[in-house]
Amino acid sequence: MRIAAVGLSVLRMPLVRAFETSFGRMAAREFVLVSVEDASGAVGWGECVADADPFYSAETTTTAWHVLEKYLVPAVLGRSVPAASDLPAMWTRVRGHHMAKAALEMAAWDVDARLRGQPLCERLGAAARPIASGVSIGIEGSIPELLDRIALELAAGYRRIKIKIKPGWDRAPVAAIRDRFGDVPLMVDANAAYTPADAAGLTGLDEFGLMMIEQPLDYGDLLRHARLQAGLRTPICLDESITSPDVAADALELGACRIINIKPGRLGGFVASMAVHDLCRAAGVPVWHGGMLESGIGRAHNLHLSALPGFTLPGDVAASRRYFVPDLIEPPIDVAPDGTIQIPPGPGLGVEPVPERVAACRMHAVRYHA
Ligand code: SMG
Ligand code: MG
Repeated sequence: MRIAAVGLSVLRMPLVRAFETSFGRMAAREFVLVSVEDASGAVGWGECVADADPFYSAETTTTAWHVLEKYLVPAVLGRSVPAASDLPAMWTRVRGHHMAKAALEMAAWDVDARLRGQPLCERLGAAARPIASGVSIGIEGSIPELLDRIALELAAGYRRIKIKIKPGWDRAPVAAIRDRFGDVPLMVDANAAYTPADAAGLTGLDEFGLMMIEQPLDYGDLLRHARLQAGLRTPICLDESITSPDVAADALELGACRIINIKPGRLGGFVASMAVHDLCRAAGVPVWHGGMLESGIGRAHNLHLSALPGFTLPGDVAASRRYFVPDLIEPPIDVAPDGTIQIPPGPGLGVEPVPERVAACRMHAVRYHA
């Protein structure tokens, strides 16, 4: 492919429901949408998962825009590349900024697959299969409200429930869920809200048979996660900590986790995500696909990657309507009554952004030509 043009836009979309985690409450999603145009006119799409605020990651919409505009787009514009997997080698001088890199690389993967007339998952080496979907439920105002929300999600078909926890909102909601919904597949995500001193409270969660505790401690705390895991029956899953294949290998060697959450934005793209997938698979460690409240563009990317065989646990890849009405794309992503999602068929992502919907939430846009 020859990269003839790249488009960048900042979109702002209100969420259907505000989402609260241990680090804050979000009522809208602001993100950079990237398009990559091949010389033939074929267009691919990528969604940058950095948010307006640096609360989940250091990157923001503004830093991503800056790094894309000043470094990443100039590194690829007008260049011919045999495959999308060649892009990361073109920006090795740029440190960090994984979310910005992932958005451009993933847009290139979409064009690459479209040019070959292949669904993106096949281009990544996986056959399409139904993807098991779970839901991530934010911190709610009260336990009864949380239980009502879970009842709605289970009725919609979702088979795995994840709730957000923080000190003071952990044992009581988990006990109430077990009380009302029995042994429903359940996990918790702390988004790094605990310190090693709180570890006793987390050990107390062992009696509830959780699938995993996601990211209990701080991002850089591999050693402390390993110590915590040694005293826990419940598997630890790392999310924020896993920023590269090397860090993933270190985490496994140290015993810092028994499960890994893969997010291409956090890892810097599909090339790095596939490397983490492959090393976990070789080590017999299950992975699952995380979510970043993506629009249908990022959501479709996540589904295609989830077709790889190591994704054996349900991901945070729920239906469009849980997040945005309308979503940016057609056709929307839907969940089946058995809690699975079909990968959109057709070349590339298999979904298209609807131009009027993109225009309605666009705050600014630029297009660069070779
Ligand atoms: O996309 O359904 C989704 C959100 C899943 O909980 C989710 N994501 O730490 O895993 C996580 C969070 C990060 C995003 S919070 C803005
Ligand atoms: Mg998480």
